[in-house]
Amino acid sequence: MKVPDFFESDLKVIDAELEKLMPPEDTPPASIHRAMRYSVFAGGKRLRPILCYEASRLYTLNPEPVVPVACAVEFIHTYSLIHDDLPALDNDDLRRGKQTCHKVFGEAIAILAGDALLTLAFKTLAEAPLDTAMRRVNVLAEIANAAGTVKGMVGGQVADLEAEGKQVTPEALEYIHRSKTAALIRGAVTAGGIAGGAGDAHIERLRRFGEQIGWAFQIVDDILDVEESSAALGKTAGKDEAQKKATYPALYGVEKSREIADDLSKKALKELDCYGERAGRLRALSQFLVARRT
Ligand code: GRG
Repeated sequence: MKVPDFFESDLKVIDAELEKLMPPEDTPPASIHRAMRYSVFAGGKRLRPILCYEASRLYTLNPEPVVPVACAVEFIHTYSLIHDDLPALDNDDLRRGKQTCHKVFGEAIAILAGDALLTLAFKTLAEAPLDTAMRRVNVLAEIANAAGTVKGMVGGQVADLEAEGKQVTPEALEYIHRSKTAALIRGAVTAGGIAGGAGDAHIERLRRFGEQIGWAFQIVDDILDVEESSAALGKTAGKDEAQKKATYPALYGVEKSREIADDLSKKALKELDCYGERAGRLRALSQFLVARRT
């Protein structure tokens, strides 16, 4: 599933910048650059970079300097998917409707492609043409925290792994979802706001919005794993149950999980009220995130 058509221009801007930021395929050593490009251009929805870009537009009429920041988030997201699919983690053959990176390039190159994308993300952030060095540092910190181990993506992934096959409490499940998935979405939105010039009070508001919408997004992902086919999802469906993962449908059932996701989405949207019409696109994207079928 693609994002709604009116994000077509955002997608063009982001894809053109991703293309510019990544070393060409034939740059030595070519194997790693081929693997990085294979995964970055495998057909992802680009939700995180669009959220970042659109959040910046709440504060600036010139979002162009924010595009590299948005791309850095997509690099981190793609690294996380490459590593998540590895035999030592989820051991998956299918991602974005294509063979996973390690299936095509081998495990060693896939690990290194993930490492390289993470490194490229921070190089990109360090070089982003933002108005002030302070903004750049704050953006870097926001994204590093979101991707890290303390209530960040890697920490959430560890908790997720260690919860497999166990009965989890609602609190533990909340921690996993807020860290594993919501943190990077929160980071994308907040970094976009900071890069666009948001002040402290607004930064907190963006964090709340991003975290709630990201949390709802992961609950919907859990539901889709139960309800949709591998063909529709472009990745192996039904894996959560097979791997005895800690998920919302496993703990609450599908119906209640949908209610929780809808409730979180409503709370997230409330955070955008103060922006009025200016937040129209961000609102539409948030609604798409929760209503999506893939
Ligand atoms: C450091 C070894 C090592 C591994 C890191 C942190 C990590 C592994 C994985 C991140 C956890 C993860 C994969 C969370 C799932 C989040 C999620 C629902 C991803 C799918 O996002 P979409 O639907 O994907 O936006 P597309 O393909 O559209 O970009």
